[in-house]
Amino acid sequence: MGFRALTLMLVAFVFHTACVEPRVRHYNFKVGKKNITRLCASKLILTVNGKFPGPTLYAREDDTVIVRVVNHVNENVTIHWHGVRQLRTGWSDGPAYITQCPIQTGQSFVYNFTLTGQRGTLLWHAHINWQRATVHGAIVIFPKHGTLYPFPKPDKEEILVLGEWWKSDIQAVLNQGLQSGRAPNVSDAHTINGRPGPAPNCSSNGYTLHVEHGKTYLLRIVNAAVNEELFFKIAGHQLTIVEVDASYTKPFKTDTIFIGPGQTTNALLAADQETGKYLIAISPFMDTTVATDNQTATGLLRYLGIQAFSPTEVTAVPPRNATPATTRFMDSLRSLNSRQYPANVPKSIDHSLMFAMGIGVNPCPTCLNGSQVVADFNNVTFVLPTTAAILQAYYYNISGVYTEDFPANPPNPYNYTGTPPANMQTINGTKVYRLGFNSTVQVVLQGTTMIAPESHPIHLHGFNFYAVGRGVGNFDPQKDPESFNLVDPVERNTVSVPTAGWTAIRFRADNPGIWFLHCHLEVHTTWGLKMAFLVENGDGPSESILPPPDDLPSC
Ligand SMILES: *[C@@H]1O[C@H](CO)[C@@H](O)[C@H](O)[C@H]1NC(C)=O
Ligand SMILES: *[C@@H]1O[C@H](CO)[C@@H](O)[C@H](O)[C@H]1NC(C)=O
Ligand SMILES: *[C@@H]1O[C@H](CO)[C@@H](O)[C@H](O)[C@H]1NC(C)=O
Ligand SMILES: *[C@@H]1O[C@H](CO)[C@@H](O)[C@H](O)[C@H]1NC(C)=O
Ligand SMILES: *[C@@H]1O[C@H](CO)[C@@H](O)[C@H](O)[C@H]1NC(C)=O
Ligand SMILES: *[C@@H]1O[C@H](CO)[C@@H](O)[C@H](O)[C@H]1NC(C)=O
Ligand SMILES: *[C@@H]1O[C@H](CO)[C@@H](O)[C@H](O)[C@H]1NC(C)=O
Ligand SMILES: *[C@@H]1O[C@H](CO)[C@@H](O)[C@H](O)[C@H]1NC(C)=O
Ligand SMILES: *[C@@H]1O[C@H](CO)[C@@H](O)[C@H](O)[C@H]1NC(C)=O
Ligand SMILES: *[C@@H]1O[C@H](CO)[C@@H](O)[C@H](O)[C@H]1NC(C)=O
Ligand SMILES: *[C@@H]1O[C@H](CO)[C@@H](O)[C@H](O)[C@H]1NC(C)=O
Ligand SMILES: [Cu+2]
Repeated sequence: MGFRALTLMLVAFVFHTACVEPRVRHYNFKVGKKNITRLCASKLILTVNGKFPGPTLYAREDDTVIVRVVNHVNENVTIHWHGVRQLRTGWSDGPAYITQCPIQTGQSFVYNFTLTGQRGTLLWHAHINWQRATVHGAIVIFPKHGTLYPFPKPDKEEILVLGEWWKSDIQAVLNQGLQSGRAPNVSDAHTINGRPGPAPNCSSNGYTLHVEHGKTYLLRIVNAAVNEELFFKIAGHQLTIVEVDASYTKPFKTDTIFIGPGQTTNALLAADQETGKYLIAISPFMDTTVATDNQTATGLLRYLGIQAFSPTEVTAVPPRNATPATTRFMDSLRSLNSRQYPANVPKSIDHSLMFAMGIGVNPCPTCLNGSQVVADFNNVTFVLPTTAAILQAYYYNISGVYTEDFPANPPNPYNYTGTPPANMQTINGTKVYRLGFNSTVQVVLQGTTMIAPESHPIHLHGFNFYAVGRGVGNFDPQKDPESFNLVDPVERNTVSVPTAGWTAIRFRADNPGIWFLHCHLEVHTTWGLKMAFLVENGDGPSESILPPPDDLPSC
């Protein structure tokens, strides 16, 4: 073998090795303000790097991601990497006053985490006040080197970020709600990649997805809306669901996707219909009387080579209260559960918990009628601390920030889906529930008829869970576990609990730290539908939370 051949071999070897090594990906996120126009009106919004939606964060499974976030606005900021497991790196999770104090004006913070055991689409978003209305973007995690998608390789990939738009300043909308003690205004439009499409009395271009006949597209659909669960449809086309919340699913076909805020769905779209223009439509789901923004956002699926004047094939959006469409979609979701991607559902349970979720009314001397609407898990309306984040308080043994008496069960059991108790008051508290390292947990999330029964998309930080069962009415601890799916339940980080019904989730507490659990309808989180788990360290440094970074903001 000649020297040249040996050199080539060496180069090939080194190149190959370099390729398979996980990489460190660096990003700079500058939070600033930008004047943008939607619905024929302009306003200043918070953005990252001047983009709306914000920049996409690309990485590969096993890569480490370093994001330097700099705050150039006159508001406090934090960013959450929604669905990223953050193994031992809770400091980089992002919810304000849970894992960190906010990044204040002029300050910066470096988020540093590794993407372990996840591949697909997630999202990042601001996690303080309602900033996430405009401060959000997609996270794309490609499979690690040497692994392929467990479905036919698409010709092209597209990101579709769904959102909500208010004509008013978002902080003003929130403040008005807080001052009145009532629900803040609903949004004025839904958006697809930041665009509502033509709206009443305002013609404006919507988002267009250009496709070529005969090709297949992987749509990475992200629901970054603030307060609304959504339906997604494309006229004349079926979609094949292959992944949700960065976990593969058994593929299935549907013409309607149901997606809650914080959820992500990857779907294959075959451009196999007659060359033409087809409507893409986003509309809200709400199966009770609670107000929603009823505007349908529209975009276009446009085949290459069509005539400008060809008509657009339209699609009927599901009725606002189309519960059966949501049930059909959720029932079809199953973990892929292959040899390479097994569903490791906990079979025996160390902590069997039941969290009743309700809306309540507490006194508020400064509010309209002297009362304010609140929300609670197990009658606890969660109050964020102000002097330190809970994770800091836990790590540094600072007392007086939180207590460990979060109730494992509703303190006063009642018929959750029958006539609610007359007393609608709740208890304010910063209460956490302690879990031993690697213990197994089941939480039955029980919807209630307190004030307004409603579907709640519940999000857990730091873990994926398996949604093992679901039903309407009250959970029956004797009968319902018999029908749990412990074989291939869907694995995700956010689950929609049906209106006046329940959902059972299971997870293994193998990630030490403080982990937020909350409704991903921002209005409900604001009202207190949130709590946190404290997960102890295991044995030795490899099972313990890392020390805090030097630049961790203080309160
Ligand atoms: C935003 O831009 C529009 C159009 O250029 C302008 O009329 C408006 O005054 C600007 N608004 C702000 C808040 O800067
Ligand atoms: C990120 O965290 C790793 C693991 O703790 C550490 O070795 C590395 O120095 C950190 N990088 C930055 C830029 O903070
Ligand atoms: C909320 O809606 C009401 C009624 O349309 C309106 O008067 C008020 O200005 C809105 N508030 C904000 C902050 O946009
Ligand atoms: C649109 O404009 C017409 C005529 O000015 C008005 O009557 C109607 O209320 C407007 N619709 C909306 C949704 O603003
Ligand atoms: C949306 O539609 C529902 C049902 O038709 C209605 O009760 C609600 O008031 C509407 N919301 C708005 C903001 O118009
Ligand atoms: C305040 O109370 C009055 C009388 O009970 C009621 O009509 C009104 O709707 C209440 N206002 C709010 C904002 O709840
Ligand atoms: C906090 O208290 C625990 C238990 O007493 C102790 O092991 C740990 O070192 C303390 N941590 C700090 C930062 O003081
Ligand atoms: C709870 O209330 C519902 C609705 O009134 C009723 O159908 C159900 O039988 C009640 N359940 C129990 C256990 O009392
Ligand atoms: C919630 O707590 C309040 C305050 O202690 C109490 O009055 C109320 O009865 C409790 N409600 C329930 C459903 O437990
Ligand atoms: C957690 O517990 C399971 C089941 O007992 C065990 O197989 C696994 O090794 C444990 N993991 C760790 C990190 O201790
Ligand atoms: C920003 O955060 C700091 C630390 O928690 C707090 O003292 C300050 O009041 C906050 N500023 C605003 C504008 O909320
Ligand atoms: Cu909710």
